[in-house]
Amino acid sequence: MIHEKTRAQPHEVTRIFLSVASCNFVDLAALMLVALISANGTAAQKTKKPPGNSTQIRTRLPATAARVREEFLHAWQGYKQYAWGHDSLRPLSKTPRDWYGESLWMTPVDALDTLILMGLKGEAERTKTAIIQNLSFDKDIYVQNFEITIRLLGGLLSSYQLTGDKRLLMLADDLGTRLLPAFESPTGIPYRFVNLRSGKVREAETNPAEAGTLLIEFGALSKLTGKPVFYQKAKRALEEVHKRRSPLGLLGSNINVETGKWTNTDSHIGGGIDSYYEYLLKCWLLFDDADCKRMWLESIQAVNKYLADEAGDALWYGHADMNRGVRTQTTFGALEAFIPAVLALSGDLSRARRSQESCFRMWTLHGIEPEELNYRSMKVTNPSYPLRPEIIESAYYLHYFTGDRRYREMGEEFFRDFVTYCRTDSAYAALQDVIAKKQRDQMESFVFAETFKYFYLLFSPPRVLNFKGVIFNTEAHPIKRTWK
Ligand code: DMJ
Repeated sequence: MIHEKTRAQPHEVTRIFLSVASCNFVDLAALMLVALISANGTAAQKTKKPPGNSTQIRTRLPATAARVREEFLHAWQGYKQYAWGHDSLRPLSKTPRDWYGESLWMTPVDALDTLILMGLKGEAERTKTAIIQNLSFDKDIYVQNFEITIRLLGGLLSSYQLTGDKRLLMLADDLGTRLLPAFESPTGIPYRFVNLRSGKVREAETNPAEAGTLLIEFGALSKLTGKPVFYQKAKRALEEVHKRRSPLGLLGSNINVETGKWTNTDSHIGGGIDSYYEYLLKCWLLFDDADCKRMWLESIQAVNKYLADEAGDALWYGHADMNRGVRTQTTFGALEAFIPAVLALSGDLSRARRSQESCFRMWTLHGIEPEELNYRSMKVTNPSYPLRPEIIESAYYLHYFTGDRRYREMGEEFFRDFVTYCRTDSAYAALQDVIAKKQRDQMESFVFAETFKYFYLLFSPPRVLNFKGVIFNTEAHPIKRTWK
């Protein structure tokens, strides 16, 4: 891949060093905001006490990054006040939500490395302690291997690397071990659900993203614990999916893990396939894995040949049949907005820039991006916005690689709209309709792991995070290659 002249070079995963910004003085604005909010509500949690708010500290941040952190704290305070110890907060009803009836502390685990990167040391320390004291995976529940891996395993591993606290690695090791039975299918492609206590599995029909978005986390767990089994199982899953690509090099949407047969041949880069591609590239870079490199190069060529779609001067990525390569749908959405970041990381800045312009068009159509639109007619086909981060992530990568202020300007627009339409009195809420700007009672944990983190990094000086020193998992948890 030939690069444009860039400010920073992709493919450099050699100097591994993460610099968390040093903190100089108390963030009075953040404290006042948090104090004001605290004065207004009652604690929903009787048994567990949330961390206090006394040591929010900051470095000299650009104004926009400081604003992002204030808004992060607003949402975090709402979570603590109404849902502390639960998986997430329902921001309109101000009630807690647990995915499986019992909490897996999803929001605190997902948020912890963001607290650390934002320099919120006291808050991070108390959150880490609460996780260690309360989080147990010894539960008789079936969990979704993919979601638990990217959010919890990824979150525990990155926070372990940032803090050096071995208890986080022990939790990750325990979780990884409990998830391993998911890989025991006839093909090696994992079942979707696994019981954390019994190891029983469920749901043989999966998709490339759920099967192939595991190697960053399981691979890092192998490297950090010295147990190769995690790497082997997750890599085999990726290879088994790749092996079943069509003669054109494309994947379908659904595959049966017992027969290895595709059950849906619709090919695209959206939800259900997206992060499979992301992990081929990133696992090559993170682990120097030559097989991942080969699989990535073979795959992205087919994606650019059959799924990329030139509509006027714009570059989009639509749907095609995996066997015939013919266009089936001209839809693109908020999840597909991960592609500029991945293209930029791979060195293809030309397509990265062009596809980010399309994403920007998608966002500005109604002042906030829809989950999906038809890029030919520019009609919205799914009007929801679940507070997704991908478009911001792509602005961050493009700003990093090009130094072009256009991406920060885009980010400012995204942030302004995000605050205008999604902020509530207690936190942030998804939109059920981006045209009517109607809110929905949902705030996914990835808002803390990803959305606020990428906003913050986009507007922060490079010292806050040494980009070259990490690979972000698909939930924005930065993993350092400390094993080299
Ligand atoms: C996150 O959980 C991850 O980014 C995943 O890859 C896709 N969906 C959400 C964010 O949109």
